[in-house]
Amino acid sequence: MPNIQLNLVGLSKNDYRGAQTTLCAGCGHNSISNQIIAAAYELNIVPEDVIKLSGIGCSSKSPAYFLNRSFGFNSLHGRMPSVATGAMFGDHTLRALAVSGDGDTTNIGMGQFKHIMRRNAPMVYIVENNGVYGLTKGQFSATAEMGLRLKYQGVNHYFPVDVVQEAMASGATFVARSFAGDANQVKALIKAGLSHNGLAIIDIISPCVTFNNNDDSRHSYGWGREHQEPLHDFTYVPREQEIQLGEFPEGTTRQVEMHDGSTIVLKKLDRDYDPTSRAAAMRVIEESQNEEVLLTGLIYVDTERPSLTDIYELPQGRALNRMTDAELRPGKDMIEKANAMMF
Ligand SMILES: Cc1ncc(C[n+]2csc(CCOP(=O)(O)OP(=O)(O)O)c2C)c(N)n1
Ligand code: SF4
Repeated sequence: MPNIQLNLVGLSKNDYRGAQTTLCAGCGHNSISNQIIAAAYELNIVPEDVIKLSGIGCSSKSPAYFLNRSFGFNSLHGRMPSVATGAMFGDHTLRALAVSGDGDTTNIGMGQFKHIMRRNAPMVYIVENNGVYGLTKGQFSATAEMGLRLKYQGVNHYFPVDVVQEAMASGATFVARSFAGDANQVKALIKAGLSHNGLAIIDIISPCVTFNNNDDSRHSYGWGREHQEPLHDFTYVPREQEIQLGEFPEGTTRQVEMHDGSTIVLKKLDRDYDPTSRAAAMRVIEESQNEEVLLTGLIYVDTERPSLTDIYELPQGRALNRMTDAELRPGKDMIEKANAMMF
């Protein structure tokens, strides 16, 4: 019998997979799906405790290719955030994992994107960013750089939207950027995002090998490999595992304690960076734009701000969609109070 490795909830990696992908071979979205599978397996997540959410696009199709035992809702183009908000109220005990594209998020869905960040809904929101609408054959999206020339589209004349800059401006509490070609960093950021009590935006440059992968394009594998500049060495340490001081020498690391007791250890590379400083985050984003580098890692985190479920004081471990009518129905006193407020 083959030696199958089981995690702490008794599942093998296969239990976290989905259907066979139908995306193009080499599409960045496939690499991200693989890292979602690995992160969920390594975090010992029970797949039935997860809801996958997406909009429309090649990226938004990808939840079919991981966690096939989880709940899922493939919503309308650009409308995933409002569906996700409703689903979270229905059952806030689930872990929400959303996948969207740059078109789905920053074109048709920009308004919804902004509001889910303000509300700090506890979910991981991955933007699989390739600068084009892959599914509809490669039109420029709002994240395509000005001057980009594509074979069938001509030249893009518009200034690009920067996902992490938009996230900072809208008060997101976990803002990260990565590159589909950097599997370890993608996995560590997804794990940290799943441990965050609030909205975790992970903007991942995810090349579209069919429509936007020339080496001079800001969303290609070639450009990403040449220009990636990680802010730090990013390590995720689960709650169950002790931090070894020898492994992470003091003075060169910064630790951030997450809501669920896990820790992230950010080991200094060539700059001393504090991801809990909003001002520092805004500055590095601006600098990386000017210097034309692909700055990756955890750019900003705020572990203090209440999440949507905290704001509404939803009951610990009890989902609204499993409560009885008697539990949900307001009492006579409350109805009288509500009536008095209205008339
Ligand atoms: C309301 C609406 N308008 C337009 C479309 C057509 N459409 C489908 S996917 C898509 C863009 C997808 O781009 P992106 O989100 O970047 O995902 P990718 O395919 O690149 O992963 C568009 C415009 C649609 N499905 N619904
Ligand atoms: S068209 Fe582009 S985005 Fe869509 S599956 Fe192919 S490579 Fe990926």
